[in-house]
Amino acid sequence: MTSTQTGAIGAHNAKVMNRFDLTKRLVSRLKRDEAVIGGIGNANFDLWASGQRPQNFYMLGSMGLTIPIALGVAIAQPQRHVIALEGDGSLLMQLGCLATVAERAPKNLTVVIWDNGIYQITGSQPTPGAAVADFVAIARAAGIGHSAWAADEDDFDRLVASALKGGAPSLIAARIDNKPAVATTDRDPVQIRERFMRGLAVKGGADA
Ligand SMILES: Cc1ncc(C[n+]2csc(CCOP(=O)(O)OP(=O)(O)O)c2C)c(N)n1
Repeated sequence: MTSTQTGAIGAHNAKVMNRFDLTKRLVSRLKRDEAVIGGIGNANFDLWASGQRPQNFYMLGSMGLTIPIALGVAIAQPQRHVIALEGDGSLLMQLGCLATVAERAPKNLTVVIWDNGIYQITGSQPTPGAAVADFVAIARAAGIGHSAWAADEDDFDRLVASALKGGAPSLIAARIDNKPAVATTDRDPVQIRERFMRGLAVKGGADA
């Protein structure tokens, strides 16, 4: 039985997992040129390290814009599934986007929240949500009904498989450890943008 069915898994009893391991698990399930937007810092570093697909977009610099960007892509390309990978600290900076996702209700959008309770990339300061906020409860209250904590790795796999079927926007929250990302994305915004546009077939030419 999955956490979605039981509703018993919360931030307090979900297993603490590893972001790179879960990122690889998620990417290995992508077979249909799904777009993946990696949040500032560690989320996109581990996405980069999991294989540089042209359908990946690596967010540099701005906290909180991963989900809004993914929402825009999902609305623009409704035939393509879009996945946002966002850190808890960045989500806290832009919580309102959850209500926008719920209101627009794209059938092809999956949001993954990496909850380590810290702003890891800037020195591991605790986030204000570290002790008290439950991002799944927040997402549900914002109107994203298909929101769940991943109890463990197997549950994460099941939740991803279910989310990729589409039909409604969904959110998966995962508690993660404080291990640093395993690589660093090449910091070349123009190349990142150009390659992503080609990956989404909105711009012709060879891969940058
Ligand atoms: C508006 C804004 N404020 C602060 C920063 C500095 N900053 C960059 S990443 C980051 C922490 C991101 O935390 P989270 O999204 O939880 O990811 P983690 O570092 O834990 O992987 C901060 C504070 C920024 N880039 N933009």
